Amino acid sequence: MTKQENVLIIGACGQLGTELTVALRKMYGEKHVVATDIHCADESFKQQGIFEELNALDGQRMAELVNRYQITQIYHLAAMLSAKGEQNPLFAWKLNMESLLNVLEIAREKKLHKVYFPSSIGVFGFDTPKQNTPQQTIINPTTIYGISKQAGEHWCSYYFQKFGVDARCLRYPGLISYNALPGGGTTDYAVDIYYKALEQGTYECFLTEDTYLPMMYMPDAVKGTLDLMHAPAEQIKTRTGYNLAAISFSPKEITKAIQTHIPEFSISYKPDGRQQIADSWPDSINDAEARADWGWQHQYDLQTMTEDMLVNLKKKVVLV
Ligand code: AKB
Repeated sequence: MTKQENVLIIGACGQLGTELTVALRKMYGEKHVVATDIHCADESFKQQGIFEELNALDGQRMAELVNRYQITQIYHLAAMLSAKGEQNPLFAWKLNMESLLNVLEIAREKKLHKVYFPSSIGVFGFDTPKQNTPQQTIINPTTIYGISKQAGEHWCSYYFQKFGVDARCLRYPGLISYNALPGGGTTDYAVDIYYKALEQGTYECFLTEDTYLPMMYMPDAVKGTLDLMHAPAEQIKTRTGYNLAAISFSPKEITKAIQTHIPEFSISYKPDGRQQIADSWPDSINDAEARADWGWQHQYDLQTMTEDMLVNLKKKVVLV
């Protein structure tokens, strides 16, 4: 009989964490999933299963929780994102790196079965080919977030090669969802625009109209993460971060998609410091390795995502 898996999620109250927690509770049962975060304002989310406060920089408490709940897998999602990280680079580095090292050391010492670490298109920079960016390419990140993700990928690969820690990693594009908000990324406009379209009928975008970026709807991101984590170890041939792609669009294109549902919606453009970050990232990603190695497939395109976002957000926001 295979051993019961017990999962610890670090950063469970973030944009990705809230959705992965729900999916993992369904998969393993709520007694076997421990959601943690430094702070969680959503009381109902906390009460849906086990919730523990955890500062990801506190390795001792992390180890105590791993012991107490006999944890076998960690999903480490806590991080400072690209735009926010530029406001406090030293702390972004500390948080993103030291928390990962806490996780990897605990995984090594306690012989955990698996670790998940999210990387990002933020690892790419100005020298990277912009269209259909390949898995193996020039990686010169332009933000502290990107540098920490690149280093994190290599730490995961190092712990795998040196100590046999089964750490797995995806390079996410911008993630779009209607539950928890993203916090401080460059791709956040593509979430905010849906809220503003419904709440105000107009949106001021911090990127120019023709800034293409790789993006993905949350159900695809959750599916990709779980598919990767449940693939047999011998199918995981990339031990840094797999490129993962779904959609690519510009602010002008997402506006058009929203206007098919809300014709009076309007947009204006006022690029700020985030434009430079976006300009350094790819327009689109080649994820052939993820598709070949463990069968990755996405489902949502810009139209189907827009329809689903608007239907779900209408239940949540005060309409204009
Ligand atoms: C960000 O914009 O910082 C993130 C990312 C692409 O990793 N959403």
